[in-house]
Amino acid sequence: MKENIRKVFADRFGTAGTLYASAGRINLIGEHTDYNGGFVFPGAIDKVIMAEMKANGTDKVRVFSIDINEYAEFGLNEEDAPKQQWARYIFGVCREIIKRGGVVNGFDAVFAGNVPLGAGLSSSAALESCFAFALNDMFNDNKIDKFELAKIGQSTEHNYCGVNCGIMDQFASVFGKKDHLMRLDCRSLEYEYFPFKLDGYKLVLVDSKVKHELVDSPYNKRRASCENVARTLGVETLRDAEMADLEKIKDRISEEDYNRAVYVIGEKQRVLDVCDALQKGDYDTVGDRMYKTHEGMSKLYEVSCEELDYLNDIAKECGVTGSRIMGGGFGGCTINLVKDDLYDSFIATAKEKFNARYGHEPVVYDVIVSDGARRVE
Ligand code: GAF
Repeated sequence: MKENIRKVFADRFGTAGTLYASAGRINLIGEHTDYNGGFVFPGAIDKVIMAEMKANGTDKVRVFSIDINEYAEFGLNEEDAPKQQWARYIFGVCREIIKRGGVVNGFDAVFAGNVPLGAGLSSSAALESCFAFALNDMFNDNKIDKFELAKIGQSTEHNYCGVNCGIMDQFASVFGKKDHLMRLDCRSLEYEYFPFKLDGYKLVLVDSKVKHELVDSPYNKRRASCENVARTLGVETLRDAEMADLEKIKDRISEEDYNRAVYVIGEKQRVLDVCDALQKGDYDTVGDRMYKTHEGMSKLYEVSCEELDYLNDIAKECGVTGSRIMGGGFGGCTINLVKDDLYDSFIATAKEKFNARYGHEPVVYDVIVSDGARRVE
């Protein structure tokens, strides 16, 4: 990827720039908790977006996406927003830096990536944090701190892409550390790195290759449900709610909103359970909570789909320790905690059964926990 980016940049712009990269993420547990002020437990992975960039002395951004094979050129004022969705991520990052008083001048860029799209691995956060990191380095002497870089990516989603996401993906992408997961308190943004080393187990992603359309609006709807319940309870976010509180207002909210809140309140505790269990090497508890999360995401939060429920069932039948849908939902991957000696038979069975039912095999990725945003030498 690196050599190709360098070649395309040189061919297109006749010079060489600096290479930057940022990563997609996994999340062991803690889904849809970030915008509820709760905990998440993600890490950056070895799948990245990489960009070569150089200031061009103009007031224009000129950028080429190798994977989409498209070029975009835009100015840096609010009215200059490009039409292509992929370019809006980059435009949004520039605008969010400028809005915070940072500097962005014209630059040239060529980028490519190997974060699978629509797989729930957060390719968009990788793109945002790659450019946010790079523009901080190129034009701001790295004066923008890493918390703000993550928030710049998140605000880009809110203000330029229509997704009211939480902070998890951008945080993981910016703060990712090789061989570590991080437990992040999404309210205070306090975080702690946990060494990630599995003894006798593997973590594996099984990608259903299902990409559901109109993902943004159901995602925003879930968030609105949670905010509605929090408002009715008179608390800032569902982080502050317990099941007993919820029962008291049950007749004042819809059944749907009630179910959403039951899931979120349960998930809050599951993240903490998993962090403790992982440290003790208690993989059965980790796995148990993963299955419970899947069930909640499927039945209460309703962000799963038939194909992902089927992958979860197959994992259960095969005796896999833990399995669940990962990310925002509506398609993408399951994340699976598998004993080493079960790995081959689980993967073979998942491929065979899924193919028999849906006519294509799921794609399998072994998880390698890696560094987040960085300069590439
Ligand atoms: C998506 C969002 F971008 C995150 O903020 C988070 O809410 C996640 O879905 C669900 O946990 O990836």
